[in-house]
Parts: sequence; C-alpha cells; structure tokens
Amino acid sequence: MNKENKYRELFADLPEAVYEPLQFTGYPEEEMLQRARDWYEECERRRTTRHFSTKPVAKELIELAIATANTAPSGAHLQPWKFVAIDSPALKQTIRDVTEEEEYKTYTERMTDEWRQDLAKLGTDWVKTHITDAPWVVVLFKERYSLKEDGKKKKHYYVDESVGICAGLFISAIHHMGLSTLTHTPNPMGFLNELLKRPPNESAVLLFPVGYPSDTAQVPKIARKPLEDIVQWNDG
Ligand code: IYR
Repeated sequence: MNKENKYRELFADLPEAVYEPLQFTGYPEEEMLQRARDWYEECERRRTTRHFSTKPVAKELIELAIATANTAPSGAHLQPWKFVAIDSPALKQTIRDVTEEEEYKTYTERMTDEWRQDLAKLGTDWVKTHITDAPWVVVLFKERYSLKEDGKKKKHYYVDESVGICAGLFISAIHHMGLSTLTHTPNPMGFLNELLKRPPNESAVLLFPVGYPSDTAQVPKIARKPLEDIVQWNDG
C-alpha cells in the first residue's frame, strides 16, 4: 500500500477537519521592527519580585490574564490546563502555612548542596509572605488525562509543553497589565488537590501570587544571558 492510501485508510471514518479563513493582522515592515523592539523591551523590563503590596486587584484583571493564557497552543488542542484563582485570605493563609512547612523541609533536607549553591544568589527561602500579601494566588494545574463519559481515561498530549506555554502567556499578560507575579513551585504540591477540591487527573504545576509590587520591592541583581550564548544560527 502506498503512503497516501495508508494515511487515507486510517483517517477514513474520522470526522473531517473544518477550516475557516485566518484572521491575520499584518503590519508595514518599519512598524514590525518597532513593535518587535517595543515588545522585547517590555518583556526585558519584567522582573520577578517576592515583595508584594496588599493593595486589592480587580477580579476582571485576573480573568483577563487567564483568558490570555487560555489562548496558548496545546497538543491536539485539548487545552490540558485548569486555573484556580484565590482571593480568600483564609485559604491563602492555609496554603502559606502548608507551603512553609514543606518548603522548610525542602530547603533544609531535600535540596542538594549544589541546588542550595545555585539558589543562594536569588535569596529565596522557605518563608512565603507573598502568598498572603498578594491579593490573588492563582494555581495552575495540568490535566495529565481527562475522563471520558464511560469513565475511561482519555490521553492528553504534550501536556508539559502546552502548560509551559500557557504559563508563559499568563506571566506576560500580568506584566503587560502592570501587575507582578512570581512563579512559585511548592514542593510537594499534592496537598493543593485536596485543599482546592481538584480531581486526581489534575496536578498543580505552578502557584502564582499576583498583585502590585510593594513600594519597597527588591529584586536580585542578576543579568540575563546575552543572545550569543543562547542562539545558534544555522550550523554554527
Ligand atoms: N520550590 C522552592 C525552591 C526554589 C527552587 C528553584 I529551582 C527556584 O528557582 C526558586 C525556589 C521555592 O519555591 O522556594
């Protein structure tokens, strides 16, 4: 059987893809360069701070950041992510209490010496004031699989890649609207399923405190790698 026939046979009984015209906004070339520079500079200004103000943030802004994240491409367009947005002070406090207990163990028992050395320049520690200071805590879950109507597991594809892109868009959206967030990875995160009543096909990936930076917010004095260290053009 030739290649084309084999492909046709396998897809024969499946519903055909439905296409529609692409709505694409193009720009004149000079404008493209300006837009590219402006966007790069905006992203370059983004920093991760652990110091948040308690000033409230409207729910609509969080909703828009999640809507932006939800535009991420994903394996087979299955969008294997769920967001839990929390502004309840009691719930934030519980998350902070459990997180700090676990993080203390991580920093003092689970981390290797090399890991501690790598982290030292960032000055992170097990105290997570940002979880209670920031008005919102958004938890991103990945759906490793979903459950079909017959109760069987439905596989999801490229889950880590899809959720990683989704997280990147969320962070960019938060920065673009003039807020700040921090990619926090409590370890272990299993407790969040029970606390937030999420089903077993989901696992927490990242916890994002979201808010305004505090007036005295600081960031580690670190630089990003120059482009020549991270890119190769053609075969070098
Ligand atoms: N999960 C811990 C530790 C931590 C690990 C890495 I790698 C970081 O870049 C920063 C922190 C925490 O969130 O503090």
